[in-house]
Amino acid sequence: MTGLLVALAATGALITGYARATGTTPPTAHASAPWWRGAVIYEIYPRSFQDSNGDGRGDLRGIEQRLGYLQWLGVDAIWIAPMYPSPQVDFGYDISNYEGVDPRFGTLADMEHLIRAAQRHHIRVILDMVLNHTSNRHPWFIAASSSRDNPKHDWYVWSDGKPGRGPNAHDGRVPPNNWVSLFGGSAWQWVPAVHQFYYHAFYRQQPDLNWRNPEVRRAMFAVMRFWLDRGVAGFRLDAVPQLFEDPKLRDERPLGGVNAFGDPILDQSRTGDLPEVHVVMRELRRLVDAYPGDRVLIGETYLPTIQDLDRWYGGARHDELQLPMDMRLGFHGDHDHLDAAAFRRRIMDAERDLHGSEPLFVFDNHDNVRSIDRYGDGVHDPMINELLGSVLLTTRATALLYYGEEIGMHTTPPTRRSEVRDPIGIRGWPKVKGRDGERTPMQWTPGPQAGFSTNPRTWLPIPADHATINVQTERADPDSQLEWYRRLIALRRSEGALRDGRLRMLNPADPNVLAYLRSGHAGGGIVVAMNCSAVARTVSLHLGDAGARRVAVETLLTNAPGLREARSLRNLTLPPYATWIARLRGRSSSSASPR
Ligand code: TEU
Repeated sequence: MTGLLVALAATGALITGYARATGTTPPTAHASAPWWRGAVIYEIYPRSFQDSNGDGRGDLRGIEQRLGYLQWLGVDAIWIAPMYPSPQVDFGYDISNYEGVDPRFGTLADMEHLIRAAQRHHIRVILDMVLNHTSNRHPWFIAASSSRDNPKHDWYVWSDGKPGRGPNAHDGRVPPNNWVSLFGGSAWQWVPAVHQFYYHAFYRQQPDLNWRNPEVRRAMFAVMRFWLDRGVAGFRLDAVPQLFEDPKLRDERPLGGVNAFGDPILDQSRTGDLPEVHVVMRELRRLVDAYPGDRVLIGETYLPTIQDLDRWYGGARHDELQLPMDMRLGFHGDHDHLDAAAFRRRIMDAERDLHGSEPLFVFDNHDNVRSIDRYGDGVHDPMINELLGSVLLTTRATALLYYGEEIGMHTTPPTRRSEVRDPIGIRGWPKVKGRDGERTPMQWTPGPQAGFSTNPRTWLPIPADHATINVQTERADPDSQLEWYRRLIALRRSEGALRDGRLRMLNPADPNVLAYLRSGHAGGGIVVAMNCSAVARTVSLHLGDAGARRVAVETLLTNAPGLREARSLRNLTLPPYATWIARLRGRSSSSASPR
């Protein structure tokens, strides 16, 4: 009960606290709009953000020390990757107790303290919730694997397998089907004590929970209430399309070829995005909606089509997740490259095909090579990073930022197998280098350990480029990437049209320049134009109906010095990868064409 009171009080404090501090209302477009609409959510990988106790690993007190920075940057919420007790096989995504904090990161009291401190900085805290699997060291799995008669046995996904021989055979039995782990090898692991295999979509230390068992649902819902009662603003639901598996355990269809682990590529039709999962999503939505303060559900939803994504919102019913991640905009596949037409198409898919739901765009996370290294060309990287930030922060979407994205941090993968920490990199070396490269410590200063830790032995090495790419240096430079991101976020707050205005593409056939108009409810509008190519481009932007008239503009933000004084939408020359953001100042003449 006290927890709920804390949460209620906290929500109220957030609003009144803001008004007191600034003399204004909070920076939402409409008083009735939920806080997460148009918000900036910042992902923190807690091992890598800030070390407060000198053990070379980041921790919760470290995050608390950096709240001032996050407020200065303008983020509305932080999503903290798993900080629960864990054997750390998958660096926290293998949870052995959902209602605590791993001593490496701090204590439950530290977490409660962090939530309150964040509220004083007008920042909400979102936790990562791993529903698909637990650690194999979780007491539930220890009980489940001790005997078939144990009441917890059915909490996981078991099979007797089938008779057979070969490397995967145990006592003359082999796995029941061809399913493979996303992290390599068979998805089935034998347990001699019960004479059965269990299913694991990820590492064998991450047994899948059986979501067909109502006790599992009740247990996991209770865990979520535990944290909602402590005032968290919502959850990022890990690997959530994987919750259910085909009850008949039928084979998946091979698509031909093998992946980097040497496993056959399967269609994942029996282990991913099964219809049953949507029933659970609706239950979860009812659970969070019972709390005050617009608690939010974010989904880790890698899905092939926009129609698949729409189902995760509940389509026209809007009764599932408020924010399943749109991974199609930021992660094109293996060969990401800047492509105005592809961005345009994907932004418009989200505009048109989500039944009016709010898109959640993302270019970076702790599982993928950083966007600057996927889209960058090694020559114009800062400009390209600023372009990506502009797409992220000026479209009609909630934005997910990953720590370091705002300063242009690069991926620094290990160079030798002996250096690799992420088990998939050890298993898949050298084809799969693992995810260490995008998890290196946050670069705060040009000094020792980049200001991340006092300990020279940090859990992952500090990239050499911290000498120039770091918060301290960039804060002092008005032309830095950090300053660009901060100003973009500030614009989102000050310009209602950017925060929740409609979006209309301009010059939709242009293969190089991505441009759009955001128009606010109260009239007015913001034009954004980005040159997605390595050559300077000169464009005139056509406003459609309004474009028959001459329009005066005022530049708000640009990294093209020649456009700072631009006065119209005609003959704008954008240098390679440049971005230009301007406010329309109304019509100065009624007849002349903008050409
Ligand atoms: O990721 C799920 C997922 O689909 C990714 O693992 C992705 O396929 C892979 O990382 C690409 O390299 C989530 C977490 O984000 C990830 O860190 C965890 O390892 C995984 O779940 C298991 O919990």
